[in-house]
Amino acid sequence: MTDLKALVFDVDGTLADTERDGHRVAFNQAFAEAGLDWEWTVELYAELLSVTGGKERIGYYIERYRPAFPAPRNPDEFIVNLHWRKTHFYTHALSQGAIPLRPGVARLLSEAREAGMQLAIATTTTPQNVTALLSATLGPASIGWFKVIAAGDVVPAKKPAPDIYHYAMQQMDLKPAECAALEDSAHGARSALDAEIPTLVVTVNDYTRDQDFSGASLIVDGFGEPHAHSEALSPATDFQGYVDLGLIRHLHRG
Ligand code: XBP
Ligand code: MG
Repeated sequence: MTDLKALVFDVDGTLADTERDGHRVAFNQAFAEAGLDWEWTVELYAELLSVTGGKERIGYYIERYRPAFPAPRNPDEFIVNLHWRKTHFYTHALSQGAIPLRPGVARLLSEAREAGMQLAIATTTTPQNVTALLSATLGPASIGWFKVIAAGDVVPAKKPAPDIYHYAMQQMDLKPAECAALEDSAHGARSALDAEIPTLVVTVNDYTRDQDFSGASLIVDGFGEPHAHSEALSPATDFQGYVDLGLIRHLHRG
């Protein structure tokens, strides 16, 4: 039996519900600032989320929805700059407290730290978005709680590729069997499972509720709290109403 040594957290949709009211709004602010009449509605964003990575998402949108958009002299530079401004708007919104952590996240992090568990981040978003979210919600010192913040372009292939989880485990010098992953989306679940991490807890949100999470150990509609229960979507076990370290250890033992 391999001991559980690390919890590896996804960020967007897992630590916090950042997509609809955070990233999507920041993209639209960057488009408006650039004089572009592009508007990513809540509905359209559901489709665009199928492309991980903000820069890749902008490129997909231009190709799919703006074929007549005059190609800039340097298309990559255009997208990088537009995405850089989007990150500016997003991190500013976070600094204003726009996006809270999901229920149970602070408790779970605290339980893991008290148990001497290593913590890691494995995310598609940028490192500055991660540190901005952690600073705004848990204080700047919380950045140091994580052995590694594996984020964005640090790996060649974004989720659903397993690269970001491989990178996080390599930085912690841990094997997949020593880890548990916490995700929110099918892309994220695929990434963790293809990195052979055996324990996967998926906490769905409005954008991911109906996605395929085959192979996940537990699917819930939130981590929940002892006094504010969440619901297990599958497997319909005798779920205690909230996810804690004890439950993750139980799932890890299989
Ligand atoms: C979700 C993503 C990110 C965000 C936008 O990441 O796919 O691209 O939507 O952030 P996670 P950027 O792996 O945390 O669920 O614009 O910085 O990419
Ligand atoms: Mg996510």
